[in-house]
Amino acid sequence: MRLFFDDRQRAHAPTQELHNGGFTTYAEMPARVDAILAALGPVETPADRGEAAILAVHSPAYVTFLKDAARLWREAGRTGDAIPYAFPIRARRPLDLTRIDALIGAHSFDATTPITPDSWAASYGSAQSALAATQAVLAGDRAAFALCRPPGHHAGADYCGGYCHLNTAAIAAQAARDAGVARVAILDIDYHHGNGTQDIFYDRGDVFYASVHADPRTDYPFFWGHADETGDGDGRGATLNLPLPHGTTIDAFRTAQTTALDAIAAFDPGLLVVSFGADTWAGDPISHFALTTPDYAVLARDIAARGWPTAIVMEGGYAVDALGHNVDSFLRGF
Ligand code: SP5
Ligand code: ZN
Repeated sequence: MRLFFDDRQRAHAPTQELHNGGFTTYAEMPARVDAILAALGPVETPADRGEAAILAVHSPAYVTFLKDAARLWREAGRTGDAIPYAFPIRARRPLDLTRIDALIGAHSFDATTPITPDSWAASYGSAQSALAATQAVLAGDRAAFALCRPPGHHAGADYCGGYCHLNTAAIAAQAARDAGVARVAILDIDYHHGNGTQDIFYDRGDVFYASVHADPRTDYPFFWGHADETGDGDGRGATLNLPLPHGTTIDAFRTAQTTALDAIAAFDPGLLVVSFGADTWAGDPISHFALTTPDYAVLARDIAARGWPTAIVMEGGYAVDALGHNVDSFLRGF
């Protein structure tokens, strides 16, 4: 299987994150990449396909904001990473504000996704990796893997959050649509619900979104991922949320994934994008499921058995020492 990673993705390295009322080590750290690369071996640098596929998902104002945020933060006299603290809840009226604190609040849904001077280049590289994997699959490969980092599935069309800036799964899915694939499905098996991906495609019938994740009544991102969210307008029925409780092991997870795969089969996609997170592993420091390393091969075989051309994008997974083995187990299942 072809593996894609751009070295620019390493540079984004926030120093800390807001956690339970104080600051702690940023969980989505560059060491995650080293762990995965050590387990997988050599990877390809993706071709640079430019910004068009990013702008097919994200708003121009948001992309401009991501490029400018670190500079505006410095110009406002701050040191350290840019972190939002004021948010326009429930869609306040449009205001043409330029103050960095207003911009970053308007383009974020949480305060745990700092922006550094390297964040844009890293996110851009992550998007290029996703596009390269998609292109490999469109060209005939059965499956391809993008080592996306920063991850993507919490980022919406015009907001960041959950360690994510550009939504790599959405960019991959939209690129496949634009390449002529009539129906694209996204299977999200990160521990957390992919609120950004759901939001981007919520009212569209051409991209099916199915997610198995921790119940948002107890877990981040809280406000999305509930079972009664099933899509809207043309997208009615094209969103499927399967929340699971703390302590979930492979049997219940696999059953839920089969439910998701059956729904995707009924949708009959020409291409599948998998948002793969290894934060479902039993020892993950920020999560509460109990999958084992061999379980990932089981899940992957169930996906591969469906026969859809599959682009896999990396999402979460924060137990750095186990991360490479968990990703390797998953990819070997294909
Ligand atoms: C892509 C992805 O898995 N994003 C997860 C975002 C979860 N953010 C909220 C969890 C808060 C836990 N903070 C942990 C601090 C560790 N030092
Ligand atoms: Zn996650």
